Amino acid sequence: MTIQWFPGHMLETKNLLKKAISKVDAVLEILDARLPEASANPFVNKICKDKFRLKVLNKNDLADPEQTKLWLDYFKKKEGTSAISICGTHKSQAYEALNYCVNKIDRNRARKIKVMVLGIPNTGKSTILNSLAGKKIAKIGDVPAITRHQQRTSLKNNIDIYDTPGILWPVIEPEKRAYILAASGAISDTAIDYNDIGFFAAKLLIKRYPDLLMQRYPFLKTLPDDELTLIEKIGSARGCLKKGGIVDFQKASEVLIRELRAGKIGRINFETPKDLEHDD
Ligand SMILES: Nc1nc2c(ncn2[C@@H]2O[C@H](COP(=O)(O)OP(=O)(O)OP(=O)(O)O)[C@@H](O)[C@H]2O)c(=O)[nH]1
Ligand SMILES: [Mg+2]
Repeated sequence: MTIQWFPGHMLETKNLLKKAISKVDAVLEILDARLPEASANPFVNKICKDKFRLKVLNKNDLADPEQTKLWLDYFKKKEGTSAISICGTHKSQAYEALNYCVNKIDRNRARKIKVMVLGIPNTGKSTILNSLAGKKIAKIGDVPAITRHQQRTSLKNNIDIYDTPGILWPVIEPEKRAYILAASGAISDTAIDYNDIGFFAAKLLIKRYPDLLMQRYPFLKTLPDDELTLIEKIGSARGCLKKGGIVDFQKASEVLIRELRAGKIGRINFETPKDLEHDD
């Protein structure tokens, strides 16, 4: 499955960022802690070059804490890479990320410091801005592409922060990355097939998080052997049925994905540093 979702404002943003990046002092690259590699846009690498950039593994409250530790170790070993994990809805944690950045900048206190927030859609960029500002400045939402324009906000201590629209790339490959991004909520629902994504998520949960699955869906009684059985059982238990009482797999997949994204199944990771070794 190839996913293509590249609304016009993303191209506009890319062009704007190519110029705007030269005027900022540092970058907060907001990643999703549940998919720190898949949620990293190669375009950010390309434009940041020598600029100080902090990888912020956001939504750590939804991620598997063991895996978050492993990811931070993984990034620590990568030369020239700094990373922390936060829950962006917490002001103190948002400031931890910002202060980390600011402390890396050779600072003349009379001059404003400019920090840009970059990342793919739905990773929590605007949420972090709001936490830093201590009030709702930017619109946020649990669907991708909420922010459509760059927005500058002045914070205390002579710091300007730039929130930007989330950007992806025109064709999302390889397939596994497309599935991970879609399951996490980074890609618009209009561009994905819930059946495919539901089956991908079901397979991952059976393999990696069987205990969480059994806790969330006690009606399963025993761990399903395969993803089809899992989706079918969720569908019949949750009343996702077509005429004649046949399970509607599309609807059942939607239920699973919605609950997974919202953290109702538990703290899970869509990818681990070990996966990268295997992919290599
Ligand atoms: N649980 C949890 N949810 C978060 C966190 N940060 C953001 N969110 C939620 O994630 C969703 C997306 O947040 P936004 O701040 O709109 O994301 P964005 O990166 O600005 O998205 P775009 O503007 O579309 O690029 C919202 O529903 C937020 O409430 C976090 O640390 N933990
Ligand atoms: Mg936003």
